[in-house]
This record gives sequence, structure tokens and C-alpha cells, in this order.
Amino acid sequence: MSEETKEQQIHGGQGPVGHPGGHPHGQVGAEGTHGEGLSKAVRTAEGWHSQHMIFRIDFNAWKKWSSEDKAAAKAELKAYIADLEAEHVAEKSSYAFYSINGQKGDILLWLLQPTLEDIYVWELRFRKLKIAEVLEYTFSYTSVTELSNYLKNNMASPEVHKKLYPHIPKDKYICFYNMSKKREHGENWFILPMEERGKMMRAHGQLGRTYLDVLSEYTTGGCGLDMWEWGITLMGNDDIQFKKIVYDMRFEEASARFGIFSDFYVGTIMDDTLLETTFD
Ligand code: 76R
Repeated sequence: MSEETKEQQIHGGQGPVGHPGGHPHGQVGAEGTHGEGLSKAVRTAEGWHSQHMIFRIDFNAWKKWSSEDKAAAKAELKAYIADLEAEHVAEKSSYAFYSINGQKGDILLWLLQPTLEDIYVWELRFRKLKIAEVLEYTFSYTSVTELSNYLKNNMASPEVHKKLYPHIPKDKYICFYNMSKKREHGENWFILPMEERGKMMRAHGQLGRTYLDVLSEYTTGGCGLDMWEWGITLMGNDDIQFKKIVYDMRFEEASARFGIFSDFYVGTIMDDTLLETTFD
């Protein structure tokens, strides 16, 4: 099978969000056809839709609830999470539910679903839960799992499939943040020649891979969907590794010269014990 044919399968109908007739921009060769005046877009593959949502808990309101109402709200929340878990186990979608440290919010719900509509429906269900009466949004990020082909991946390989349709682990800790790349006069990622970007991304990938025994990383792309160009989600059982990888990457050219970052959201998996501690 030629690379081109594999390529078309990725963009042309394999998996839950494939476009049956093939997406017109998804069947280009190694590089995109747009922006040729300056430089060429890298080819990307997309998978599930993604939405990170951060909520703050209004504890003043929560404390006023009766213990019956609290118990009912927790049971309903647990049933919702159990429904997400059932889809996750069946590999139809995935999700993460974590606490968040600091004052940027208290809980993070990350939904990965085949379509934008699926995300919306799960989000609606969440917001109609009784417990949502004490939750306020502090941040949300809508994007789609993305793998760019700077490294000339075999887009039909199982590794690529795992990146696009991830089975999110139940690791103890999460670190989520956004990144964009500079588009400033004199320092503009998007007008660099493909070759130069490729060189930087290969160095980036090489460094990244040295961390794969201690964490997982998921890149989602938000161009045209949200404010930031990418969302980075790191998961692992030792949060210090988040610090180490992000620090290490600051010295890599791609991040050092071009990286612009959002706030960082870090927290702990919301298991039954932490859920009880949070909503007591
Ligand atoms: O190995 C591969 O085939 C994929 C190579 C790869 C790409 C194309 C890769 C690997 N990344 C890619 C793209 Mn990444 N990544 C980040 C951050 O904090 C910072 O300084 C940067 C935030 C981390 C921590 C990280 C980790 N990566 C991207 C992109 C899109 C850029 C573009 O298209 O211009 C961004 C914004 C980004 C940012 N990266 C890896 C990692 C790790 C751990 C890996 C190796 C893991 C893996 O391949 O699964």
C-alpha cells in the first residue's frame, strides 16, 4: 500500500471521525497546499474531539446543602463518571477527571469524543447534574487530537492510532496547559521553511521520547476551534517529571524561541476517596 493510500485512509474514513468522501485538504502529499507564498503547512492527522473544562466549586453554597442533597448529588456525579468509564472501557471515547491545585479552579473534566456534537451532549449532561449548581467554569479549551508529520510518521501505524484515539490512563497526576507559537515580526514560526521547522520538531520529539517511561503526553490542536494553537496534557505518577520535561523543553529551540504558554493546571486523579474529601 502506498503512503498516499494509507494517508487517504487516515483522512478518508477510518475511525469514528473519518470523512467518508475524504477531506479535500486531507489528501495532500507530504505538505499542505496552503500558504505556499511563505511556507508550507505541515500535514496533520486528527482524531477525537477534545474539551478540557475547569470548574471552581462554590463551597459557600455547597456547605449549606443538606446531607441528603449532598449524597444524591454525589451519587448522580458518580453515575455520570461511570457512564464515561463504560465508553472508555469500550474504547468508544475517553476522559479524565482530576482535582486542580491552586486558585485557577478545583476540578478538571477532560472529554474526548468522536464529534463536536458528542462533546456538547456530554458537557450538557454534566452541566445539568445537581452538583453543577455549585460549579462555575473558570476555563475551557476545545480542540482535536493531532499529530503532525514532521517526523514522517507512518500515519497508519498503531502508535499514531493511539495518539489520535487515546485510551487515557488513570495516572495519579495530570498537567494541562496551552501553547501557541510566535508570529512576531522577526520571529514567526509559520513563515519558517518546512525543513527548519522539521529539524526543530525532530529534536523536540527526540527529547520528548526520553520521558515516555515516566509520563504520557497528548497534543490536541485548537486552530480554528479555540484561542490557543495547542493543548498539552501530561499524565504520570510522579508530578516532578512534569517540571523536568517542561524545564528541559525550555532549552529546545522550538520552545525556547517560539513557545508561548498559558497557565498550567496540575492536579490529582479524582478517585472515590478524593471525591469524598472534596465534596464532604
Ligand atoms: O514521536 C512522534 O512521532 C511525535 C513527535 C512529536 C510531535 C510532532 C512530539 C513528541 N510532539 C510533537 C508536536 Mn510534543 N510536546 C509539547 C510540549 O512545554 C513545552 O515546551 C512544550 C509542550 C511537551 C511537554 C511535549 C512533549 N508537541 C508538538 C506540538 C505541535 C507543534 C507544531 O505542529 O508546530 C506541540 C505544541 C508540542 C508541545 N512531545 C513529543 C512531547 C513528548 C513527551 C513527545 C514524545 C512522545 C510521543 O511521541 O508520544
